[in-house]
Amino acid sequence: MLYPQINSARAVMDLSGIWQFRLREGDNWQSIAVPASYNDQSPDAAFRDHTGKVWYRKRIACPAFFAGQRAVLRFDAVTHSARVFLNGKEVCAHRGGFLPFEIEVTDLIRPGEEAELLVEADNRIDHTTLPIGTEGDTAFFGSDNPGITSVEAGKRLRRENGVNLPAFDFFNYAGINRPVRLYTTPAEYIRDITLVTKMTGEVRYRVDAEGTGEIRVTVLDAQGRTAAEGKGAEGILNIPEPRLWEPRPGTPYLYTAHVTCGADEYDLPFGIREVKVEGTKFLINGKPFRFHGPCRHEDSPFRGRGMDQCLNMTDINLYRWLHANCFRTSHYPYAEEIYDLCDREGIVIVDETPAVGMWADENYGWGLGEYHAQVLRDMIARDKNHPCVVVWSLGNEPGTDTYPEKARDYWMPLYRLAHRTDPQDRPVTLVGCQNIYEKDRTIPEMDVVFINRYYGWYNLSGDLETAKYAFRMELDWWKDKNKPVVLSEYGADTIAGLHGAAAEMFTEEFQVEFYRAMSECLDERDFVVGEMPWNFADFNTCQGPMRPGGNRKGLFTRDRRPKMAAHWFRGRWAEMEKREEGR
Ligand code: BDP
Repeated sequence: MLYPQINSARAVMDLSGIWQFRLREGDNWQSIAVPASYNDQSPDAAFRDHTGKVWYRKRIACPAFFAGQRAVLRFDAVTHSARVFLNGKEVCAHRGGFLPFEIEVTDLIRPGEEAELLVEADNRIDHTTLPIGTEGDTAFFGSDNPGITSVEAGKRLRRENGVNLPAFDFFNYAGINRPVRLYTTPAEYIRDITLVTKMTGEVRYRVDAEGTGEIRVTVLDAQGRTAAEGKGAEGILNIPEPRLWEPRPGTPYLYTAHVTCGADEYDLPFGIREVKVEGTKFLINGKPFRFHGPCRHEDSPFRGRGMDQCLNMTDINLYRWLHANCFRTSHYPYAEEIYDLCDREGIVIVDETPAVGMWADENYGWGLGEYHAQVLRDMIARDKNHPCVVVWSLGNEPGTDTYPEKARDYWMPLYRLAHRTDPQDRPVTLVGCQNIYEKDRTIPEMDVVFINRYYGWYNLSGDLETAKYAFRMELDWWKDKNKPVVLSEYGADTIAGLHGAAAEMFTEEFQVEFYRAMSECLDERDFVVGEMPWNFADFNTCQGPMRPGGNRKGLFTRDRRPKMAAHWFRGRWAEMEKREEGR
């Protein structure tokens, strides 16, 4: 799906701003900012804890000079599901809170007229949604002791009251989290563009268009000079002496595919690069690539998970400051804007579906497979052309060891689907949690092994010497699998400003010592091709006895001030960057 673009053939009206909102049917309408999560916009706990539907409305108008154009209403993300009404009539519905959807409204809002736009959003999560909810049972980091009559009765009461808790460790921020836009195209228009590049400069393209207009593709270099030209819906172009997109600062060279079809046009920036796994190596443009950068969350004060370009830019500049070269979109596809920034900045992305909270029971997968496949296809359709995306992640930390065969039967069809669907056929992974790895039949099947490990924190807590011994033992087991391995999460909750000369859990000194200890184990092994600390910044979670004001594993505080560990990684990764430049 193409991102809305203003050019000589297309207009975009951004519908961001103050909308009318209500939490419950019958309540008075009140003001709310869009895009942003609604949860933190009011001091009323009812906003924070709300479960179920909410309503947004706005009067919109289609300018008279849009006459003759095709008009489309696009929602970049409404969390977790939405129904959209125009002048009281339902015009579309969408399931899933992290991917865009759109509806053509040419015949629904006439140019020169106003219309009332109403959006019903629902934040409920359960066994039929991605991410997963616990249906009122214990939250991810809850501490309810099972089997106590009174506690079980309390949980039952909570379920009856519709309390809806996440089976994952981030706040269930909801509402219209990303921009809403009304955009136009000519009546005959470009629906989609697909590009596959080779290091030789070969660019295979496919243009999906509505209408009979002639399709032309012109590739422009970064200076705007024509580098190659083609005609027709499909073709192969050759760029002489191509400049490659490299995942390093200053070198992510971008070309633009200028596509025209009749009166329509679209400019798609792209990079020439190849991604491949060979033995224990992860190769970008034939050169070994080592992932180093913290995982993120879309999370900030006030906005919750609301899209914020200033925050995106600040974070990307902090990645540069850290000499980091990657992140994983833990644990859902992010807003499209950050992928554009990463294309431009040469930061690579591991793009993840919202499949998080999928623990194992005898009904493994709870019939989610088909919906999960749809989400995976939609994520790939949205992000397939970004050079920054180098791995697809099918999900995060599912149970894979208690019912190993059931887990494998659930995940392997998705693994194959990702390969089949992606025109660039990038490597695929599933991020594994700390488990009985010898029993796991799924994670070792992935193209790159991504493992989250908390030796020294949740396991062998505080005892870093023993943690190193245990981690080394596990790493030696992975060595025999002959695959590249990435430590995709590891970290220690750290209260900024808490210190102790003898490093102790929760102090800034401990966080540094923890990372130093784990790095020792990683540096000894060349099949380890990445380290992705958990997390870039402190972030909000559901309330719980282990979450003082949220998850504190950030290298930065929630307002992006560095802890000691951020400075430590900055030094370590600057050295790595230098070594890579020398190669
Ligand atoms: C892992 C999860 C991540 C959590 C993290 C933690 O993948 O979402 O936030 O642990 O406990 O299990 O901090």
